[in-house]
Amino acid sequence: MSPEKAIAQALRMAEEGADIVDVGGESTRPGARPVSAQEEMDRVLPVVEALHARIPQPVSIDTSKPEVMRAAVAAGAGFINDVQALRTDGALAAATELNVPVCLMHMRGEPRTMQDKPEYADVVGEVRVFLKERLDACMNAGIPASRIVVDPGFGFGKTLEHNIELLRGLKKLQGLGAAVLVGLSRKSMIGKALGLPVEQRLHASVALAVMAVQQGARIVRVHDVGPTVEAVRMWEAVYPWGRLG
Ligand code: 9MG
Repeated sequence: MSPEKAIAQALRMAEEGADIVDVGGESTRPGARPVSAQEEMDRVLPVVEALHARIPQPVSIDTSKPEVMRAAVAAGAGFINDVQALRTDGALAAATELNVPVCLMHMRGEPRTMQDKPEYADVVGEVRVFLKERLDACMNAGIPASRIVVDPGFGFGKTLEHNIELLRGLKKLQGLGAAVLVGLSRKSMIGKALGLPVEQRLHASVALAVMAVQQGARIVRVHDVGPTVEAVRMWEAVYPWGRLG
């Protein structure tokens, strides 16, 4: 996607009510080709800079590379979204030093191989143990829990059944002491459950976002911001105490 298109899309999301706008330069889809740090920076830095200048919402940088984290925060990013949960060499030190909130996501394996027969004895328990371990590593490095968000990583090394079990058990991640973020929007689990192509997953994505909020998610990562904001606001109107609990 060109920087102009990415900027226009992000501005639309901000306008429709997004609280954070996430910018990434390397696809995390199964089988995706890895890109160099330079290529990633060339893609994301103009977008981060333009958004930082034009919207009040924090711009999130979706990266696992410490050099991209540093350059993006220098360009105005105020949040790090790392699908590798700061396990890349140097990433934990960079995030600690940069002093911005971080999202730690669970992923089994790496994007190229993660969907090769993922197996768990207890997916919710294993994801919880992983996130607790990464949370502890961050806190030991000096990042306060108030700046950490955890994410079970729907679709990252998980089958449809694992994703469903995780959503049903999402409340068990609340006790970790960090806000929970989930990304379910347009994911292949919808395609598998309902047989829908990616461009027809809006309604199921909105339904899943509401279910996730009901199950304790504080942040939902979505593509279709307007419809999701409306649906979540409606849920909050019915359960005003839900967000407080
Ligand atoms: C970059 N990206 C794609 N899907 C994601 C998800 O579910 N969570 C997070 N944190 N990032 C994601």
